[in-house]
Amino acid sequence: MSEYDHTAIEKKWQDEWARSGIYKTGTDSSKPKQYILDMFPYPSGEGLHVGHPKGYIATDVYSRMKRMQGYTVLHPMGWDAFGLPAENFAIKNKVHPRVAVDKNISNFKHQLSLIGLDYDWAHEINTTDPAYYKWTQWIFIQLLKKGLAYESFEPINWCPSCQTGLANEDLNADGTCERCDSVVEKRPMRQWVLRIKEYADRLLHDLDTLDWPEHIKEQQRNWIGRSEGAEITFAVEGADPVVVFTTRPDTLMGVTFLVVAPEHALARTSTDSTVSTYVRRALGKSEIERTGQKAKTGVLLPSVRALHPVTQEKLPIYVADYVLATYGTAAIMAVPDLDERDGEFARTVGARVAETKLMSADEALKVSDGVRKVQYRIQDWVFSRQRYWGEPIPVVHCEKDGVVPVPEAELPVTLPDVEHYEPTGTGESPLANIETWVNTKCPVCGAPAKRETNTMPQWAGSSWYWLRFMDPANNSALVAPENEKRWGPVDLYVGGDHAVRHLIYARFWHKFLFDIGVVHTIEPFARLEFLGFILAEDGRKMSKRWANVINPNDVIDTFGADAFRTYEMFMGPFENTIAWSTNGLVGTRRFIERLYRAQEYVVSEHVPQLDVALNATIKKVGDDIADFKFNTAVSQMMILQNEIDTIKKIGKDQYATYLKLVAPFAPHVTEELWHELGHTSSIHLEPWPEYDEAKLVSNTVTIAVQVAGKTRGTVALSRGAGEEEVLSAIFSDPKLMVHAPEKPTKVVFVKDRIINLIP
Ligand code: ANZ
Repeated sequence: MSEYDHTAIEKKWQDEWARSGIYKTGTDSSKPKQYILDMFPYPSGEGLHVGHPKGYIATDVYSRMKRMQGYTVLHPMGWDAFGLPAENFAIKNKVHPRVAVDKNISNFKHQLSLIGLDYDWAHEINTTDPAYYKWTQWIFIQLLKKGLAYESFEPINWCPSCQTGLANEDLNADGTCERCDSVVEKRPMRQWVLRIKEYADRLLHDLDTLDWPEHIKEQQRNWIGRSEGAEITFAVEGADPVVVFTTRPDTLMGVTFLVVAPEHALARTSTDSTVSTYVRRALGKSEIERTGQKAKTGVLLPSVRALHPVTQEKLPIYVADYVLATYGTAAIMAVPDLDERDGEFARTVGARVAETKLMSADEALKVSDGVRKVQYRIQDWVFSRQRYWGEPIPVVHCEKDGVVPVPEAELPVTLPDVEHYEPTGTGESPLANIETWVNTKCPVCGAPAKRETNTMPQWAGSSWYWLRFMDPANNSALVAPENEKRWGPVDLYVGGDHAVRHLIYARFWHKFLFDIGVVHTIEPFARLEFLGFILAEDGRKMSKRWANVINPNDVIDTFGADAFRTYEMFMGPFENTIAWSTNGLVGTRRFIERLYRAQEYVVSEHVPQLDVALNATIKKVGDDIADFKFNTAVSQMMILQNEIDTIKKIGKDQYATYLKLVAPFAPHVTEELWHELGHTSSIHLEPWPEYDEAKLVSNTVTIAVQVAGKTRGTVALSRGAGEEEVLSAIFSDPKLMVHAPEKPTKVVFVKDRIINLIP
């Protein structure tokens, strides 16, 4: 037997698989399908560290098993390559983002190839390829035609450092810019916005149809933030009526004052100087500052009074910044007796508090002329960015015809080359400076017109990419209907980090594509598995800053891809965040070596002692891979290996079965050993082993061994073993031998239970 040389074995089989094309996506539509998808990466300049491939290895293991179980498998990979990092890199190093991105992609591909993943590269996509973003632009035009894309002039989040507008989803929990942590301003500017709110109810409701982790569903529900309540109108003496949104119309009798947001018309139009100073200050605060502050502030609006709809009592109206402009009607009815925030505010300004007599909500609505109303926390999606490296928004502005979509036959609108990628600082994208590109003709009237110079956000290309993987080269449709019917929906989607944004945008676009007949399912991803991150050995996040990054290339060089893959699956529960451990990796490497050496134990005849362990392993590995419990699958394989090492014998067919079980985890070494057994076709195309139910139950019993009534140990034997067999087992066990009398005067033996030797 040769030494286990992972470098030679892995190179050999990677080359051979590429040559023979065993991982090509199957076309046999008589077989059931499995579409298994990773969240595709952003190809950063830093390359992959060992944490990145954890999900890819998991889908690789899963897809290999599914292929062996007789499914045709689509398991593709591609690049989500638009976005700010490539652009910032371009600015700093004066390299075109296209050049930088292509270089990064080829590095990523090389790194992935070392791991031995079963991707079908014939399905590769790249969101920055004009042949791809032609369809991203096409979807935008369909949204525009259906009235779901609109121009807005409302104040939006503006990051002064990234110099671009942002969606709410792009902010950290504390309201700062997710990318650079800068404090985000509100800035009024022209924006393209998508009406995701129109889909809020469906996005919420259809979560119930999905096999997703509950915590991800819950985050989506919270983001959508549906509240059932009512709008109640209060007449105002000296001004227009004020409409409030409340989730508690039953508290109407406890209302002692109203509060409006500083942005509310009643506040903005006030001529009182205290009020206008307060309003000006409040508008300078971020929403997070406003909701987070402990002490409530506010001022009375003089000379206006609201009328309570039931008692006709005159109620003061305050302006206070704990009432938000972006929610409900920007005005509330305060119930200081029951609502904590209102109570605090009442104490601060010395407003009246009354004991609340609850009434039925229906009765309250009847007496106040209130109307039932549903509110959402989710805001429409701010969809334009004032940056270069993104998909151009495919519309033209004409003085006469207004906003005109670029005719579909003229797509894609390609990104022109520019000399300067820097943001202009004027709130316009760098594209605005390229006159030859900006100036065009109106597609409707032919008069001179201007192109839209904003680009799409980084999330656009990933909001539909799973569909393109089904039909990556189609130039006449986003996806051919027969391909979409064949592969949709994604059966298993794996990734981390995008619990809200990507998943909510992707579901929104998918539902829209369903509405216009492009896809046949209401949801894109039937099952989702969310992965836990790998931390550095020191327990911190892997980062250049801490100099604790582990590069998979080095690990594979030293330990081999098979040990690396198996280790990442063995580290712990898939969802958990776990620190890297070189010791753990060494242990896994040893397991692979023992598997390799076990070829020495192969005998031609069946070894019945291994039946129970092997059948249990077939069952457990299959069930555990299906359930994403890779760590317990690996430990079961290790249990079987221990058994083999104890017995030092394994039947040839049994070894072949064992290799098939390990193959999804360690595809190279198992392929090598499989061929060593004399096979000529790939182990990865073999049928998955089936277990024999009858052999799952252990046939071994543990018999207690006593000497003069004192327990000295146990022996393990086949059920039903006779006294002779038990005695010979005792005398071949060195630990028991020393206690046992060679010629006992009496032997008490209870079959399968106990033996007592009396000296
Ligand atoms: C009276 C009341 C009495 C309220 C009570 C609550 C408890 P959710 O559940 O988040 O939808 N509210 C309405 N619009 C607001 C705004 N723009 N800024 C800040 N607060 C606002 O919360 C709805 C409740 O939050 C509403 O119901 C309103 O206060 C307040 F015992 O009305 B309630």
